[in-house]
Amino acid sequence: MTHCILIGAPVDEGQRRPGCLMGPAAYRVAGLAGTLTALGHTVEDLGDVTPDAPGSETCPNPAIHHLPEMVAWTRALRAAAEAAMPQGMPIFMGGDHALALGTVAGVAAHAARSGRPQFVIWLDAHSDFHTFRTTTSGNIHGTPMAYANGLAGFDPLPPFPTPIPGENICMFGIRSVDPAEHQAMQSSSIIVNDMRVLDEQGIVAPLRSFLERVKAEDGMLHVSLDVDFLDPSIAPAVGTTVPGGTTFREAHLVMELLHESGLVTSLDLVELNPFLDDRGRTAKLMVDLVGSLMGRKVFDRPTRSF
Ligand code: 5AB
Ligand code: MN
Ligand code: MN
Ligand code: MN
Repeated sequence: MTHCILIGAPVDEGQRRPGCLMGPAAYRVAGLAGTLTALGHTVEDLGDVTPDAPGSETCPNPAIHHLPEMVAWTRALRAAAEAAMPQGMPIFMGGDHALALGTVAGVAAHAARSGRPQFVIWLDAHSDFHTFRTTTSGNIHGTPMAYANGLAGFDPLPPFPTPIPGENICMFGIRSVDPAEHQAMQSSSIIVNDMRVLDEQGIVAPLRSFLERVKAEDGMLHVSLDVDFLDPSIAPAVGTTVPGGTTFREAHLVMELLHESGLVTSLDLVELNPFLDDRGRTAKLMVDLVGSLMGRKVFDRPTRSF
């Protein structure tokens, strides 16, 4: 039994297609809390985070937009994540992926205080490995992973509290990487399981080998689930669809393995744009995936322990 802390993060400024701000409401309507209580967990919904009024920060890259808003969101979400971690398992209902600038900073700061290493699983079509300097779209939702890995080029944000080493970051589902991200990732030690790796090896072997390391090092594990990890044919409600994503069963299998590992300590649900959805099917699928992550299974069988 886990104490699940739902935190709405209606961030919409990290990209240019309005609608992610409706994400938290869509997860509530799709029954996220009820799904968790039906699995025997306790649930507390803290409502939506409200950032302070934006300041007037600037940065040298003219493409960047909504920077003051994102600085305010990052501060507020980092504080929310740090406050929630000692109480239970926070589930951040986004909101676009820029929210992870704050959520990952908060959970990593908490892990450092507890003397445990932080690990991250990034489930996404994209690597989100731009800095504020390299992004050409200016969309900050394409940057949070580089921030968490401690790259320079994020002023006016404060430096990431306790940068997460590349070996502790594992990406799955990647199939769209910009040239500057590619270059930066080649000089990092991030584990990149792109779709080619999943085609050849499946999802089980690479995921288990990462989870075994998390367990061996008694790590905290943050999972960041971007809707575009899923194939657009099953998850249309996202602004940045990329063909060739994971199937329904691949996605559930990831969640089931994560559940069996018992290692997940925090979760982001990001990039859902309910305005683009087809009668709520993407919101419902995301809620069902959380159900698998939190222990729903078709059939009880002895599971391999980690
Ligand atoms: B998402 C792109 N690399 O920087 C950019 O959806 C896409 O959070 C970023 O993964 C996608 O704008 C960000 C082209
Ligand atoms: Mn993303
Ligand atoms: Mn993405
Ligand atoms: Mn996106």
